Amino acid sequence: MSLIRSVSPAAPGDVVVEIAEAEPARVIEVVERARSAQRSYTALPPVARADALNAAAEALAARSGEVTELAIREVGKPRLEMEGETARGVSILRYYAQAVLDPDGSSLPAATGVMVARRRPHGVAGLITPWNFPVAIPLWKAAPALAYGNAVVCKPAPAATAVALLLEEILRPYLPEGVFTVIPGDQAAGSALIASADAVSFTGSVRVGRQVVEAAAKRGIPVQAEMGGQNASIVLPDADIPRAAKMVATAAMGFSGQKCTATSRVVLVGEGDAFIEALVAEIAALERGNPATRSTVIGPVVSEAARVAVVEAAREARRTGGTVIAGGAAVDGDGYFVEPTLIDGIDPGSRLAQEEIFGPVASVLRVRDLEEAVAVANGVRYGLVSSVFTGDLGAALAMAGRLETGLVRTNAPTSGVDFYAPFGGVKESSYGPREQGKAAADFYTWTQTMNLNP
Ligand code: UN1
Repeated sequence: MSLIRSVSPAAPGDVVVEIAEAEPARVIEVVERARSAQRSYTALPPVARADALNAAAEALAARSGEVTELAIREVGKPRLEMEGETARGVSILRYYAQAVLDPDGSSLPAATGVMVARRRPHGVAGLITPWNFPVAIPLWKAAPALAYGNAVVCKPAPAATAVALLLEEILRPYLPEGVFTVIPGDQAAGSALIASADAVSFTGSVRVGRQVVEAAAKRGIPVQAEMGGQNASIVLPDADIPRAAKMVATAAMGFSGQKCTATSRVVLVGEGDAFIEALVAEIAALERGNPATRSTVIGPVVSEAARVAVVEAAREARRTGGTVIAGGAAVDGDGYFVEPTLIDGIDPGSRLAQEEIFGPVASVLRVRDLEEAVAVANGVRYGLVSSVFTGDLGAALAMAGRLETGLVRTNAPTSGVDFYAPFGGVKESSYGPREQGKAAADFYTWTQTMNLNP
């Protein structure tokens, strides 16, 4: 039996949890138990389901300090950001507690009698969640799944196992036995979950996401996958430079760039030297170090491999004719710390400007005009978020219509999403229906059309 182990990225000698992996047979057993629990759960009066989710939200609110501390320790997310994420988790639960009582279908004109189309739950939703939003992502999947009447089995990324188990401990008392279960595990457990659940929602890398989609499609079950990004912040010549530089710096480097919504490419229209100077200064001003310290913006990266990837990226940039204008080196010491790294002078088609490195690395790409900015921004296989920085809302609107990303923002960072709005990308960033907001109902339910004749 293999062990799932997570260590603190700021101090890798600190083992946060070590626990036996759920064997495939055990996963299937948990899913079967969830399936029978779901039948009575979905038969509860809707108000009882809303009350349960509300109570779960308040329980999380009451223990938010503990959740935040554990997450800082387990994934190295800086305190201020992690506090915000835990609070977001509480809001998500409250929001979906109310969504239980939303209209759950529509009435249609009928030749005879009454015709209605109503939403029905799938049964057991299998969730495969990443480590980088250890509270928000499990909850933005689990809360709508539960609200719309499904049972949930969640397999978190090994690096966020302890936080997921704490969430389970907090939420479980408010839900019928077997309706919400967390299974520690890695690939084998994930495969067993996909092989037995009734719907699968995944967030993680493109490589794994594709396998998840294929395996689910083979079984003919609904699947959604939210994968990588290579997000551009496009800076127009009339942008408010100090404000834009601050936002791009945090969007690229906050939480060490470990978000699929992070800015990885800064597309500069026109000359742009003043912006670069401001950006380099803003990056240098971001406080680095212990994620438990309130003022820290850049803590460690999640693993030694993640640190090596950043250093390698800087090396590759130099080798291919680019210039490293900030950072580029690992930081000595115990934890997985690496300098925030900004690269200039590489080709938009180069690997560094095309692939997601998932660390504090961004490249500056200079373009002549808006036309070229759109072409460069769209010239990747991803399509999650783009931001346009300009004082001209007309220009921003015109660009927004041409950007191939699921989210477009103006004078705002690429990172940070609103849990009540649809979230997801196009191209290789996402597969399947949108997550979050009321859009989540489209994924967690199927529609039954009923014609009732007297
Ligand atoms: C955010 O930017 O607030 O894994 C959320 C990720 C994304 C979530 C980003 N799915 O980074």
